[in-house]
Amino acid sequence: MNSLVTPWNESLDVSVPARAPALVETDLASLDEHLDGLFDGRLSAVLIKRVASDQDCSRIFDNFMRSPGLYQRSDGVSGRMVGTNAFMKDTAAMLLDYLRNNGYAELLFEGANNVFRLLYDAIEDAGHRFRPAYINGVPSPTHRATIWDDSCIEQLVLKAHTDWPQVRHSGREYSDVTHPIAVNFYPRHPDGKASCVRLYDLVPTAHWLRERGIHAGGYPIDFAELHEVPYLDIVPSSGDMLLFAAANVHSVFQARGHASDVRLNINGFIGYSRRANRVLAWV
Ligand SMILES: O=C(O)CCC(=O)C(=O)O
Repeated sequence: MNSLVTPWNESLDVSVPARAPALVETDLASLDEHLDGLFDGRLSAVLIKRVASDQDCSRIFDNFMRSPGLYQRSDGVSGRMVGTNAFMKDTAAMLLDYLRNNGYAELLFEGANNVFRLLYDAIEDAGHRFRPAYINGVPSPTHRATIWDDSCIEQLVLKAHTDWPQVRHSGREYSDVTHPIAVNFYPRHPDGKASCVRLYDLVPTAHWLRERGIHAGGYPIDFAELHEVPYLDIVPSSGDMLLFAAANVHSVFQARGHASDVRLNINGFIGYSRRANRVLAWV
């Protein structure tokens, strides 16, 4: 990666393509070798293979499908969800959403290994101090589950966006995290290359986002604007966990295949906060 990975630098020239982000593949036992690189922005993507067994994946997927907390998002980002949707919410609205939805997100792992706990154990075993961020005295939710179902052009089921404005402008404990990492666990993922996360070598500046009227949320970024930007398509399998630099623009593609091609993502964020002197987790 190159200098474009530094978020929030007003002077970045986002129109100059650079080389595409690189992917490291590993397993949970070797994750410690890559954590520092993620936290300090040298590494853009780490795919941790097989963090969950087939049996646990099926259990977690069933828990999602049968959850009394399953709902359709209605905030302009289309998806079926279980858990807290923090997008563009102030703290009061977010805590109300937490009350209504977070218990259901915690129950998704009932009867299975909780892979977020496995990740957090690995972070601590690697020598990092770690805890959930606190929001107005309340521990933050750490994950929520989504089947993205936008039906827009070119098989994009989640439009391109950057997550840094939501971190930076949150006013929350994690707002000083310079390199937010998206944690994505896929209990169900279509086989083959029908579906992928596209990670661009582009961290838009505040100025670039403001010009497009998306300075607050970083969403959505027009597909047509990204034609010349190098990217990496990442194709996880069911049971994998993907960690990637969430400030980089990214989107999700899914071919209209069979009904069985379900893509369920349980995700949240982690990142090193200098102020808290810890790795924090949040959604
Ligand atoms: O579903 C994915 O793989 C990525 C999700 C994502 O980018 C997001 O939740 O912001």
